[in-house]
Amino acid sequence: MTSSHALFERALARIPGGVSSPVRAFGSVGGEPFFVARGEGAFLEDVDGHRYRDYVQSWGASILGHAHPAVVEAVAKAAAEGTSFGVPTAREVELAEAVCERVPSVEKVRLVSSGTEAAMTAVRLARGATGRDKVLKFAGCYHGHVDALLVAAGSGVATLGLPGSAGVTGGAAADTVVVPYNDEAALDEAFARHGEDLAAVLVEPVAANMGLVPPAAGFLAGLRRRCDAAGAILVLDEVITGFRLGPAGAQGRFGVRPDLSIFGKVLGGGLPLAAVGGRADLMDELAPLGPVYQAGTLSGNPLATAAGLAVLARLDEGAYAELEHRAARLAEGLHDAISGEGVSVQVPRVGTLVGLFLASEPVRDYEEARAADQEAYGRLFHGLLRRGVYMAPSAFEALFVSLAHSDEDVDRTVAAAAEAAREVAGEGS
Ligand code: HOZ
Repeated sequence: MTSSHALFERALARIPGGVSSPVRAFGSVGGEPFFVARGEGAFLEDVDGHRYRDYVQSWGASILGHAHPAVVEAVAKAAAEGTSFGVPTAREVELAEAVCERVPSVEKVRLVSSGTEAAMTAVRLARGATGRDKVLKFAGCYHGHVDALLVAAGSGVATLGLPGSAGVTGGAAADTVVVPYNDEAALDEAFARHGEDLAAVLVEPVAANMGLVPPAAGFLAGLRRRCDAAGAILVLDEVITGFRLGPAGAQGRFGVRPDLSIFGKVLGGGLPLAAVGGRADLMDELAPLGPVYQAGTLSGNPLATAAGLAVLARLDEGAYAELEHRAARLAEGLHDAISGEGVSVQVPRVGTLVGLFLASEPVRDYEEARAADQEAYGRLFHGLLRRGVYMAPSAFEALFVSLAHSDEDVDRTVAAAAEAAREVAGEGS
């Protein structure tokens, strides 16, 4: 069997950086990525035969754990009937209905293949509907690699310490207004200056691409209020929070009603599927009804809709309660284990979502996230990896617990974290 190292060498020759998406390259934590042979429930197994308790879970997409039998069966059955038609199918309708049933602000849905596409569509739709150009986003929030939204972006852009991306025109960036997360005073200033030109405000209702940063009390309601006053479209990026924080995602949890929402990850059950949805009058601005164009050969793909439906069917109240119990156990355990070794740590948790900063104070925005100890995070990451625990290879991501993680998995993870933190403390942070 080829080793991870040999595969990475080959990959480097033919794939930029050896990876299909930058965070996977281990750039900020050092070392080389492992190559996965298979996943099973809470575990990943690499081609070298190592097994890891996985807290990445395809960046939150695999909420039931890897290779859940119901998902595998649904996808296999769908594949046997044809993998892509470019013609409407019943499951697209069922999935759109399932989203609308769970998320009251969503009256109509357009299925796409990635969160990036969903964000891009939401921005175009907001611009088309309002006739305005500018969009407001928050530093450290990540909405996929859409030109206008890469300015001060989280996730891989943060991981690599970039201010944005080359190749984005000055024009695209000039239409983006960036404000610090959770900063109401800066928001007031931005609205006073640009309010009349704002097509949309995009926000991760719980920021999960600069590590996990919860919204301050009243922050989301304040956004709704300001958007209403300015006539801007409020877009909640629920790619990570959607169907993870509960059936209605973060908007259900925090009681905010956006005009548009974007979803991905959990909704696609581990297959490439995402969606933009919201007010019917806005959604009807999309072609073929309206003038805002959007299209995709693989949109509403039959395998992806089968996976999404299989996952949503399993996410009942009991499932969310179980997931939250496990997330709480992990958050408390990690906090006690790491701080118990004398390493400063913050383990924020919002319901079923967990984050981890090596910092002495709670993190409220991107600047504070960047001030956390990235170098020590890298050492903690590798200490955990050596002990069979895989967390994100970047301090700017969240931890994803799945329904396949047991209490025992969590407890073993916490024990590994204590040992890894002891090493970090011993080496001096
Ligand atoms: N956008 C993902 C993190 N929030 C990273 C995707 C990947 O590298 O696979």
